[in-house]
Amino acid sequence: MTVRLRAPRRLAAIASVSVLALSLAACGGTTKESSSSEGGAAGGGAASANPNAPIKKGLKIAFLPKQVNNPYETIVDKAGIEAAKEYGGEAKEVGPSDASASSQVSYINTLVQQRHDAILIAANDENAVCGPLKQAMSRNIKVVSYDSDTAKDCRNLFINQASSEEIGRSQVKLLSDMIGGKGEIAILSATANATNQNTWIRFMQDELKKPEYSGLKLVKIAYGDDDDQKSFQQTQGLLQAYPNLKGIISPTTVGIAAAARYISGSKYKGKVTLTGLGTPNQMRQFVKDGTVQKFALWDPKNLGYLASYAAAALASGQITGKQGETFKAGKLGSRTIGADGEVILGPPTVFDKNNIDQYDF
Ligand code: RAM
Repeated sequence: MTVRLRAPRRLAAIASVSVLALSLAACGGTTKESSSSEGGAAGGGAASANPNAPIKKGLKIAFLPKQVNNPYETIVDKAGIEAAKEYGGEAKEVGPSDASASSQVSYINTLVQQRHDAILIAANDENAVCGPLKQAMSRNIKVVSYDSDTAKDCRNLFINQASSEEIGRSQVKLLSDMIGGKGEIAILSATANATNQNTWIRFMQDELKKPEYSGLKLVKIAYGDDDDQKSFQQTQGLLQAYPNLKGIISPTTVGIAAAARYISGSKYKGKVTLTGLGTPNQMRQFVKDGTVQKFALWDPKNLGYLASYAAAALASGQITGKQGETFKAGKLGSRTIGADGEVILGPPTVFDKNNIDQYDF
């Protein structure tokens, strides 16, 4: 049986966003789309972008990750905080210890009360955080999603680590090449509502429809909730429930590390192929002991750095979030805003035993 994302739920989410957008338009509210097409900024900021405006000094920026005890999110946010020092701002990280849908709402409300200039969020749920983020934008606080997007009208910009399509499709190819294009496979994801993982999984499912993958069968999508223990147990459960499983894709740094730990100490080592998205530092021992051959990721430091500069550029009026606007992201150089307010960091790197020691994150 091929498992798909829960379509009715997805459709319901899309429908509720459209209804919200319509009702805002009807009551004369300003959506991001309507304001940008008039050349204005969402949230009542400067009327148009001034690419030559200097970055304001003393900007107050806050990073709100999916959860604070995820090593990946820590690297991203730390780099973003360092970047703020470079441009003369003050940045901090606050957030929940679990990646559940509603866990970020109270943090957003507090950051709004504290009158931050910009809130950066890796959303646990694309809709659950929308109300408070819209409140923030209506008070001229810039909102930048990074890593995991919100619904489009709930933020000014989305800083994506790489093309979502490329991430999803390349994960399938990576696994297929390693298992010779045949057999049952499973996905071990993060939380069921994570926007980034769900987008990647949709592209994986689409990729699997291609004739070259007709020998692969996706039997299950499991959710470890970006919790180490739960991801470990879910891996064990998958391997017990599907004795013919040939491969697992875990597109989460927490999931792949926990899955590798389970497999490395089990009878499945050398029999089941694991790939996904991981940090080289967490995966090194499993590549060296032969549990994992190849996995991928981008540089999380650069993601935090880029997101931080993007927030500063918005809060300084250099950009408004409109497609085609450009801004300078420090050492990463000039970046251009793409469709739907998305800025892409760059392609992921594939790690294996030959290159893993060149990376330290
Ligand atoms: C985990 C999180 C994060 C994702 C990485 C790859 O740390 O789910 O959102 O981007 O994995």
